[in-house]
Amino acid sequence: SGSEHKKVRLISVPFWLGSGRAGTELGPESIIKAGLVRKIRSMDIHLESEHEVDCPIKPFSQGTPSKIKYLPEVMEMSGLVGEQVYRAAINDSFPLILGGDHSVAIGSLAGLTGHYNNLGVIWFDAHGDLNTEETTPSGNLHGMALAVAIGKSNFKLTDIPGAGSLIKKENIVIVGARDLDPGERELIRSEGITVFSMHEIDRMGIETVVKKAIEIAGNGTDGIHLSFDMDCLDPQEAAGVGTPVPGGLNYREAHFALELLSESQRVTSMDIVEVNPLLDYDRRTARLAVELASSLLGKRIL
Ligand code: NNH
Ligand code: MN
Ligand code: MN
Ligand code: MN
Repeated sequence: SGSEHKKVRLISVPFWLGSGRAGTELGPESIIKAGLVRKIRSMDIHLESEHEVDCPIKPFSQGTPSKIKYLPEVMEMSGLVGEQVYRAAINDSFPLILGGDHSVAIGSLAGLTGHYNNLGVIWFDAHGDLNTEETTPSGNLHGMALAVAIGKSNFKLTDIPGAGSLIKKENIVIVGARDLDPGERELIRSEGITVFSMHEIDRMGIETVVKKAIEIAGNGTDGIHLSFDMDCLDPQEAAGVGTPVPGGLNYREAHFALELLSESQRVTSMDIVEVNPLLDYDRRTARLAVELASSLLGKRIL
């Protein structure tokens, strides 16, 4: 079966400094080794180009240690990723961004908001990624990426060169959450951010949740970015992530969710992040990432 996107541009981001734990910099290579390029080429899609972003792999020479880790490195990476994502988007290609830790989404969103006037975001994650400089328990920027996107932290999306406007909180949906920090819970309440936690998924079913998510992220927006943290999955399905949390999406829920998102024809870009090959002994998590990406790009059973 065909795809709503004729052209795809793969953007590899070998980056781990947003997570405080090495390994995710090997994610893009592992996902490609698991067969992503082969799979895309076997579909009715034109894979335009593969680009590896030349982002910092080692910390810049450190000054005084700060509470927020590797902010200059994350900003540098985000600018570089943003450039590539922007180029793909203006060329009418579907940007498929391979992380890297979830701070790479700051780069994706910087590039996308340069192109789209009003972008919606669906964020699959066990976590909220809504910490600010005040509430972060770890100082890791991957746990702050959504707060950065909506401008609730001091470091904001609009600090990245080339970024457009902030993401509107009304057009953000988190799916699969089950590990929220106290400050994140407070922000979710005070800002009225839509979260379909595992509780709502169990109650309503993944189909209803995904349909509602598309409605909310698609309401008045000219694009929807799907940011897919592999730790939204249950560790039984995807053990190869830095921060596994029990009680996540199973294989069939995730698979079906991505088919539904594909059918909607509303998703205009995607990140796949947090695959850590050092913990992904049999490459099963990377292979699952390939499966899920191809479902989103239009692969069907029949
Ligand atoms: N909430 C924790 C923090 O901010 C953990 C975040 N880890 C993630 N997020 N993997 O997706 O540090
Ligand atoms: Mn995340
Ligand atoms: Mn996560
Ligand atoms: Mn498109």
